[in-house]
Amino acid sequence: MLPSRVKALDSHTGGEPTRMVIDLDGTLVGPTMADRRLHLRQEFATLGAPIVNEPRGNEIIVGAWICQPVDPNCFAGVVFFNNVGVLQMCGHATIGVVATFAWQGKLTPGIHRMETPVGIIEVELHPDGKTVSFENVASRRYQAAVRVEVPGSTSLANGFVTGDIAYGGNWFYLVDDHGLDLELSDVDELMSAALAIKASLREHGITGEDGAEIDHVELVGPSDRADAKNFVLCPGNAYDRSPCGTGTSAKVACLAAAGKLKAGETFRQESITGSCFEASYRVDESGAVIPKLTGSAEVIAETTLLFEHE
Ligand code: PYC
Repeated sequence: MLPSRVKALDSHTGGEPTRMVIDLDGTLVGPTMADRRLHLRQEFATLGAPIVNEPRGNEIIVGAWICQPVDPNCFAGVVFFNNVGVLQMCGHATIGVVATFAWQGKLTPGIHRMETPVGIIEVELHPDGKTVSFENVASRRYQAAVRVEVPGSTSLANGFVTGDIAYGGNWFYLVDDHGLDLELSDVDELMSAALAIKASLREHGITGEDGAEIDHVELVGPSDRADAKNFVLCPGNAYDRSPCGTGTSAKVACLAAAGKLKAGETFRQESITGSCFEASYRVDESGAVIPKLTGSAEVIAETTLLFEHE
């Protein structure tokens, strides 16, 4: 059960909110961050949902539950969650958490390490205290050009789409032949197309590696101000207002696999709201693509959430 008062710091990364939960260290138990994520998944209805959902939040907030790290070389352990459950990793919230620690005076500019359920992430806080770069987990294109029938969609004219399945900390299906304009004014149409694609993936048993559910759909298109623009449908059926850190990592992995982006080259990703992340990648000793992303976040609220218990 949550205590009657829970302290949170809210931030915004490229339009996407993060609610960092502080002072609840020790509530999520387990020897690793993956175990603590599992704990939050099991107790989501009583621990996670009341923090991010209405009436104290809304369906677009991503929670970042701060724990003592298992690895003492990390400044914190973090479990990410959204309106419907736990996430494996979250890029915009990583930027939000680092900028929030800086706002609290707990991090100075430089390189730091943060522990997540999918591994240790190296982050760099830049001198302005708001801009953050981080190396994401190894990302990969799993399958290229997977064709899916989407019969129920009125917006996808030919009833089929083709996309890559890729991992960037979460599983994505990235589509560029959707035929839609990626404009904020068309967000209802984009939402309905992405939901239809997601339903169709599930219906046809199309998954990530080892049967992992593809819970993010990324519609990709051209941008006037960056190298590409995206619209990302997240697991709780909200769309990402930021360029989506894990989605940008998945995109970088696809570009690398297609020979369209070389290690060290910069790729700029614009979100549906016009915000941008900068990305590049290196190849590690095992040959894996390690994306590096840069974005910035602003702390916007210091809150005490109140809970009444019988
Ligand atoms: O930035 O990785 C991200 C993300 C995932 C869901 C919402 N944002």
